[in-house]
Amino acid sequence: MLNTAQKTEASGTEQELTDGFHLVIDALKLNGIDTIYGVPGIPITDLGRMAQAAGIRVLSFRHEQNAGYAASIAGFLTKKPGVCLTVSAPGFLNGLTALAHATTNCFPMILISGSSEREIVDLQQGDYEEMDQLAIAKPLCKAAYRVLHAQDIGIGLARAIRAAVSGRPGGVYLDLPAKLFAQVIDADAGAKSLVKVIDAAPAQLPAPPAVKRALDVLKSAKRPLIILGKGAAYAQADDAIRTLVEKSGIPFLPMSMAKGLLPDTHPQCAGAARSTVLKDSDVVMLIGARLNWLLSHGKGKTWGEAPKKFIQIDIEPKEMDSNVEIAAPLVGDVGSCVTALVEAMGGNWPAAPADWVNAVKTKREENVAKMAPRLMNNKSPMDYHGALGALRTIIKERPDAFLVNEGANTLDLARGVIDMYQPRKRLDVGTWGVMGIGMGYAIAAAVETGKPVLAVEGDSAFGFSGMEIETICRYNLPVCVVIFNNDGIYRGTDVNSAGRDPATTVFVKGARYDKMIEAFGGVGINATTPDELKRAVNAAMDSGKPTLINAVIDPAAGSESGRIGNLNPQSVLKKK
Ligand code: OXT
Ligand code: ADP
Ligand code: MG
Repeated sequence: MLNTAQKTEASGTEQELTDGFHLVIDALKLNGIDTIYGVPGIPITDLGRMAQAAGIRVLSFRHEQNAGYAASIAGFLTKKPGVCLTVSAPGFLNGLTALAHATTNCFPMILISGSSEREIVDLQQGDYEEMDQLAIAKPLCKAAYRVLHAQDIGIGLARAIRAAVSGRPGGVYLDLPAKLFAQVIDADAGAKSLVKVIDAAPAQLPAPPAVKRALDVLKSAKRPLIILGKGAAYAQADDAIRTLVEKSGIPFLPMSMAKGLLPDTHPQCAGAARSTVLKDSDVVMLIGARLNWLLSHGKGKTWGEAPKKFIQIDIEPKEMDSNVEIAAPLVGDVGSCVTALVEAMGGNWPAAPADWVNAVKTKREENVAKMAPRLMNNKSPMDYHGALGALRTIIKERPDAFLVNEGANTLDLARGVIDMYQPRKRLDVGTWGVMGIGMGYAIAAAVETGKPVLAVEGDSAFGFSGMEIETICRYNLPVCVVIFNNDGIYRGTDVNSAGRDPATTVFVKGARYDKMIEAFGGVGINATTPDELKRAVNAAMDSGKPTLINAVIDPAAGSESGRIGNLNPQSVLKKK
């Protein structure tokens, strides 16, 4: 019997009943989904209330996009679909950016939105928040389903869970029309209709000939390189990956969210010799990383003149040859593929060529030595390196803290400066370089793990989700937000040559973001030197109190678009 069932009299006999609300909640619980991120309203207000009463953690946000980003990163961290719950049309659309983001980044997520009456929507008769949500969601996610009958809720949720986490993970849309929630059915029939998803993301083993082919290519290398991507981080095959890297002795380059899979200070880490290893390597093994724009599509100047051979481990067969020829495709999940490689390597795999390993080491040491003095400065206003030097030490001392990071200069420089020591601790803008993930990610990281979070935010980046500091205070989460306040996007120094309005990239000068959090009972601090910044962050991390630090950065310190200025088209006709 469902604990939510009610008793009623029907033709003289007593019948246990349940309804759509209860079935959704029971189906979520049956599948171990214990957290929902969302914004309440018609028609899902009661669903949130009842889910909370039933023991599900329901976190109410100020905007669905932030709830959606929270759900997406919860999916990345837990390998279970993160759930975002929204109202119809506008709430659904607000959540949709995050759903598309989850799909693009291969994070499992389910966006559940209430919707209006099908009959009225389809005849376009102007229902409350009328919108054909299923049709709109479809191109932006892995799968989209609508449930019309209460007895199909179990199947609907099971399909959504499987679609989100199996194969290449991604976003799934689940449309629940208002009428569904109040539909009443027999409690026994309801209980029987629920589905517990067994083995939602089955292991996918690589074929033995593909393993042999990969090792043959690897063995032929004079200058091998392993690139670890966020698919490798997602896989949670940390020990197998470490064994492969260390047994092979090959230098490894972590993509941004793969930093910490092995520590950035590991002797084989080539993060600080990025250009060299991409240009000079001859065999590259990609593990859960795509040859997209972040890797210059595997060709061109970044990759140098010498011919390359690629080995690629990916769960998605269609990823192979997407940009360049893959000499040895290894289709399967990272854990199974890496384990198969390690086993097939046997006990006497040859050491990586010493001249190559030493060349990478030398370049890395050069770059690290070049950067070191810049991190020590105690200037006021701060430059990026001075401020990041302080934060780098904090993460070194607190390696289990999460680092959430967005911005342009704030992102690109933090990625290089702040070493990571543990897997899945660096959470950032991902494949789209999207601004706005900050507070949603910070909230989900704290909620899902209970660990402290340091969110390092450009002042523009923060603005996309800034209102969620109220959410952080409301749930009293151990989140410390540091805003790199340089008065604008990239820099705070632009001037509008036409004189009237401020330039498009600048904000109010000398803004005090720290005052914002005080409105909600959090701790606000203005930091003008790296020493002050370090003290303030350490105090926040020690106390676990919601804190927002306004870090005053020299408005002239940044560069246009950070490290990706080359992607910004410039008009040759610009200056009149
Ligand atoms: O090997 P070489 O010699 O080349 O050296 C490299 C490394 O080896 C070395 N290195 C090190 N040296 C020493 N020690 C250590 N530890 C070390 N580690 C590395 O350093 C160099 C560089 O290394 P890196 O960074 O690994 O390599 P590189 O070449 O940069 O890598 C290339 C990329 C492409 C992989 C990398 O750059 C990358 O991952 N980039 C991601 C860029 C990105 O996604 N940016 C975000 C988008 S920018 C723009 O779109 C913005 N918008 C528009 C907008 C967006 N995005 N979204 C939405 C919804 N609306 C609008 C906006 C509004 S940014 C933005 C706001 C910006 O303003 P803010 O105020 O927020 O921020 P500020 O800029 O701070 O003001
Ligand atoms: P990065 O941006 O770090 O380079 P990408 O998001 O481009 O990483 O690539 C991640 C890749 O990992 C995707 O192609 C995805 O299919 C793959 N992937 C995700 N999870 C797994 C897994 N468990 N096993 C194998 N491949 C995976
Ligand atoms: Mg800025």
